[in-house]
Amino acid sequence: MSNSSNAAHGIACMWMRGGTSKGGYFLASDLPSNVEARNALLASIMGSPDPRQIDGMGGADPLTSKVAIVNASTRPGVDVDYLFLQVSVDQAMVSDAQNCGNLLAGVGPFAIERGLVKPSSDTTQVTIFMENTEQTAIATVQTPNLQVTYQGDAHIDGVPGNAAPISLEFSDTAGSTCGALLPTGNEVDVIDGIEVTMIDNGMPCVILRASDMGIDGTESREALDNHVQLKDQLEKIRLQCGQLMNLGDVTDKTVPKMTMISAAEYGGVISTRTFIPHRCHASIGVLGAVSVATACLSKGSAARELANIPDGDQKSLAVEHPIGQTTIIATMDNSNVKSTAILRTANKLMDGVVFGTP
Ligand code: NQM
Repeated sequence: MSNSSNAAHGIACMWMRGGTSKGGYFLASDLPSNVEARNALLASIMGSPDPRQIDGMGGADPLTSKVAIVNASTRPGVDVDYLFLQVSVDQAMVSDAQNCGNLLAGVGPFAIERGLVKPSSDTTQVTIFMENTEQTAIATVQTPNLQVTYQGDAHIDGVPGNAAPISLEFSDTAGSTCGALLPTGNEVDVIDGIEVTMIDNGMPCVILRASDMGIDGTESREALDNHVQLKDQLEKIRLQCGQLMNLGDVTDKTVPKMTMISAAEYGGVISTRTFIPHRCHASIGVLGAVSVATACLSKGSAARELANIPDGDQKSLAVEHPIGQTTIIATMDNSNVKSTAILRTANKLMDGVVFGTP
């Protein structure tokens, strides 16, 4: 069947919540191999571009307008390859320029459900090559009776109730997109008179003090989304940082993320408000939190003086955000972050076919 008749008859797809995000999970073989045709199809499935995404599956929010494309891997020691695509809500743009650690949480269960990985015991490890950043993550999925379960006792802030835990481990995320953990070689640079730390430990992020941006850092997502002057100032800084972080012209890119920090209010390491990049995140991304936590550990960064760092070689780092905390476990090698892990959950919401305009 041609791609266009495929689309007319529906494309096999699973809709899942992955961590605190939501999106469509596809096998690569079910989508057009031509990138332009694939992106056009995915945009139409989401209902983009349209601020309400009324004619598609997207939830009118960048956090619910996401796609995971998965296929069996031919790489040694790797089970599946995962490509993340951000489908812009209100622009005709589908981007592979960033990774997504939240959608990653659904990749292991999806791969097992689609038969790409055989469950091995009550828990099954899935080794995932993240194509966007060419790095590997290990997901541990609950598979009692050799079947994926989504039910369990784990809670993550930003998702009501409890679900089966999925642990995600990362070991080689430094410089994922920018080529180096600190792409400018500096722990702090000054842009438009504001001290910033540009860092990439899995997600390119610019860390700035909330107080330097004229806010106190405890504002709600909605209040910050309505703060036009703040958003203009952040965007001016972001465009300059993009060049300095080896990302080129980032006008149409979703990286770097802009994280404004302040002292933790609830016993965590630091408090954050993150623009991703033009809307404030409801919480914080997974690899975004890994990068922020890493900045907190970096002795000369803009975050260090505001951060409460626990002792020990294995540190539990709770990054506070508008609706709770995201805890990163960092394993240290002297003063460097060697590996990180995070607890997530996922849920299967729909398994069937979805329609779009080819
Ligand atoms: O940083 C949103 C999300 C993300 C990305 C964003 C993410 C990550 O919460 O790993 O998960 O920053 O655009 O899904």
